[in-house]
Amino acid sequence: MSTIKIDPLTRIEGHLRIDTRVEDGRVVEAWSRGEMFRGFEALLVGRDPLDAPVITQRICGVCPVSHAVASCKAVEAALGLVTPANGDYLRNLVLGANYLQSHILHFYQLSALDFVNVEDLLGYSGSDPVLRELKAWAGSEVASNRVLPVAPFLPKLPGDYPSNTQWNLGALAHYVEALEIRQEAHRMAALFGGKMPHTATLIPGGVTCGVDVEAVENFRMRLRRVKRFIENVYLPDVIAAAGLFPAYAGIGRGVPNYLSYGVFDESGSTWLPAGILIEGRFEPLDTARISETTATSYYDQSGSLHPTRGEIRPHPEKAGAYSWLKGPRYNGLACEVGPLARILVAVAAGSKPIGGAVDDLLKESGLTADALQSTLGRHACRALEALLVAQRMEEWLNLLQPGAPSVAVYASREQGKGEGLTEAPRGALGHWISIDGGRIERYQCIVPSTWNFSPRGEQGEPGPVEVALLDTPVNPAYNGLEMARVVRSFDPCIACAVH
Ligand code: NFE
Repeated sequence: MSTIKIDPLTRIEGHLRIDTRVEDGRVVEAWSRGEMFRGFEALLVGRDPLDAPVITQRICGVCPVSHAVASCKAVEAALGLVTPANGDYLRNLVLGANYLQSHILHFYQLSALDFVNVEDLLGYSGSDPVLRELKAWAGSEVASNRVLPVAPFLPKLPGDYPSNTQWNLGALAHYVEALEIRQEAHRMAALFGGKMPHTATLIPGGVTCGVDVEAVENFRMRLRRVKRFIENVYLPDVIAAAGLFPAYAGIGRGVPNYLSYGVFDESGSTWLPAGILIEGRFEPLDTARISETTATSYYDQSGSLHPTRGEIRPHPEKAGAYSWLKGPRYNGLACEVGPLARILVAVAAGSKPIGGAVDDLLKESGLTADALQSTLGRHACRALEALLVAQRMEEWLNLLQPGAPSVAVYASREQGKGEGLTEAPRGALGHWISIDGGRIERYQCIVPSTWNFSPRGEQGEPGPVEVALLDTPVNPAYNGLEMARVVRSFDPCIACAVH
C-alpha cells in the first residue's frame, strides 16, 4: 500500500490537490481537495442586483460569459424581465464563442501534453510546415536553427507515450495553432460582448450592443475559421488519441449520475436539453432537489441546504473537513456535469441530431457507447460538442434581426427571488438571488467544478472525481501521470469551484 499526493495539480485553473491510496498498482481511495477560499457570494450581499453579473463574471477568466448569463437570468427571474429574441441569440453567440475557446484551450494547452512525447522530438529536424510554424512561434532566436524548439514543453513526466513522430509533431504544431484559433474565438465573443474575457454588454434584460450587420459578417467569417479547425484538427486529434491510448476508454468512469440544466435559449426552451440521468434512467430536472452539503468542507452550515438557503460560514479548522468546495447533490446523489453529461442527457432526451452525431463519433473513434463514460469519452464529447455548437452558431447568426430590440427596459423591484440556470463549458451552472429593499440579501452559486470535484458527503459518499480515480492503474515510475489524465479529463477550474 502506498499513498500518492499530487499537489498542486498543474495545467488547470485554481488550486487543486489530489490524494490517493494505491494498492496492488491500482487506486483504491481518492480525495479531491480545493485549496482556497474566495467569498464572492459574501461580497455581493447588500449591493444593487445590477452589480451581480459584473461581479460574478470576475469569478473566472475562462468561463466569465457563463457566470454573466446565469447571473442575468437570476436577476431577470427576480425582477420579471423578459429578454427579446435578439438578446437570447446574441447571448448564445457570445457564450458559444466562449465554449469554443474553452474547449480548445482544454484539449491543447491543458491536456494534450499528457499524451504527447515531447522528448521524442528533441533533435528532430526536417522541413515540414509544422517545423516552420513552431520555429516562427518560438521567435527569431531559433528561427535559423534547423532543430525543433521543444524546450518550452519540457521537462515532463515519464509515461507510456507512443513512439509516433507524426502524432507527437502534429499535436505540438496544433498546440501552437490552437493559440491563434482561441484568439479568433475571443474576438468573436468581443464583437457582441464588448470585450473579453469579462463582457460589458450582457446585462439583466438582454445584450446592449444591438445587431450590427457588419459585426454579424465579421463574426461569421471568424466562426468559419474556428469551425474548420474543429472539423479538421481538434476532432481528428481526439479520435487519434482514442486509437493511441485505448486503455483510457476503460479508465476514469465516474458516478452513474449525469446532470444538465440545458443551455442556449431558443424561443422559450434550450437547444441542449435539461435533465438528469440516474443510473441510465432519464428524469426531468427538478431544481428543488438540489442541495449543498458541507459535511467534509471547511464551512459550518445547518445541514444540507438548497441554494436559496445556502450559508457562507468558513471554518478552516473544522475537524474532518478537507476541501474548500461544498458538495452539491441532486436528491442526495453526487452527479457528473460537463460535455459528457450534456451529450448523454441530450441523447436520453431523444435529440435525433445529437444522437446521430454521437453514432458517427463512435464509428470513427472505435469507442462503444458505454465507453463514453471514461477519460477518453470526456475528451471525445467535448470535441464533438465544440463542433455541434459551432454549427448551431451559424444558425443563430441567421436568426438575428437588425433593428429589433436586443434588451428589455430595466426596472428594479424592492423584493424578489430568482434562479438563473445555464451550462458553462465545464457543466451545470446555477446562480440564486434574493432581493430585499432593492438590494441583494442572499446570493449563491453552484458551479460545474463544484459538482465534479465535490468532496465526500453526509454518508461519506465520494464525489465524481473521487469515484473516477478508483481503479486507475498506477506505475510508480510515472509520478501520477495516469491519475492526472483522469482528473484533467474533467477540465477542472477550482477558482470557479470555490468562488
Ligand atoms: Ni472557471 Fe467555469 C466553466 C463555471 S467552472 S471555468 O466552465 O461556471 O467549473
